[in-house]
Amino acid sequence: STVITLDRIYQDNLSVEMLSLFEELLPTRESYERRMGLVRKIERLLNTEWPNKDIRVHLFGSSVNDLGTSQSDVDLCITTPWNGLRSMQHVVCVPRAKVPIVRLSDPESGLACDINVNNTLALQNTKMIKTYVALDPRVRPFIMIIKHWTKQRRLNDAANGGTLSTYTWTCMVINFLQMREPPILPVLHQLADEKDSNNNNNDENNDENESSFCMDVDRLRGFGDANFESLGGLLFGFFRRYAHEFDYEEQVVSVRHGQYLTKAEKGWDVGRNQSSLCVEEPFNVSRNLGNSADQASVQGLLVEFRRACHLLAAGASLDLVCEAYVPM
Ligand code: 3AT
Ligand code: MG
Repeated sequence: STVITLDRIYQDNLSVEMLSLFEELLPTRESYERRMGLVRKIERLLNTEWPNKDIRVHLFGSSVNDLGTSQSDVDLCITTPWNGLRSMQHVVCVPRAKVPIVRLSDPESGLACDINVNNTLALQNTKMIKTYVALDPRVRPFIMIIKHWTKQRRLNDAANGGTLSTYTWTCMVINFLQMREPPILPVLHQLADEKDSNNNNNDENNDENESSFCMDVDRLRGFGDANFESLGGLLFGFFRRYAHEFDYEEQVVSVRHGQYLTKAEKGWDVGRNQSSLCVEEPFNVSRNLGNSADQASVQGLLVEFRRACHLLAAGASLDLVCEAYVPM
């Protein structure tokens, strides 16, 4: 009953609108320089304060995964073999953050910055996202537009808003593209080979091999070429999936498997996960990235998916779909 065929001409118009919004969202050269300036400044500060500790500052998240805008925050990971700095973890904790972070705002660049120490999982999952983004030319504009929609509609605040983080949204989109027929994205964790298991060079005692994924972009480029769907068609498909098709009670989104798992098989059919949207963290599979949204938030998400779906089916403009949400 909810299968609606979008008019082809409308889909093409929508695709054009998406590409033009995508160009507006792309970060400027100047914002890139500002970002790098901040990274160098922090590296300098730390190494002046604590010389000879081999303190390195790594960018991760949207500053390096090709999904950032000029407005994105700067996500930094400090690595050092020195124990002294690890105690920094106990200085400032952002409430409800998933890992201890220090949050600062740099007056000189106007940039917001989140800093963690030795959280190399985030470096690794950033690399995974970047690899997926590189595999098909539709992925980058598509995810950037979904991100834009989530920010405009206030669906992108896991810590305070009870909704979902960018990373969670990104995993939902990747899984959606893995499950198209024919698929637009492969399953990188299933393609892992020996030479890729060098990912996480800082932990020695983890289940390393379970975490490896294929990073060979050259081998996989063109994987999605047999799929001819347009950006507009995909956008509609994404909203329709989460408005009408996905079974929130039973199913789990899994990028690691490129399909849905069931809550029952993961033991997520009890407790908090039972009523949450379930999105498996691809590296740390016992973690549900969707658990920042409780049952009421999931209902709110559903309203938004249905709104977007309804507007697109009625031929609305992308601007209207992404109109800023104003609370009553
Ligand atoms: P924005 O442009 O900042 O919205 P982003 O991709 O930088 O997008 P975040 O700043 O929310 O997203 O997060 C930065 C990175 O931190 C993304 C991912 O590598 C890691 N990360 C975020 N949330 C989680 C999580 N729940 N589990 C594991 N890694 C996470
Ligand atoms: Mg960020």
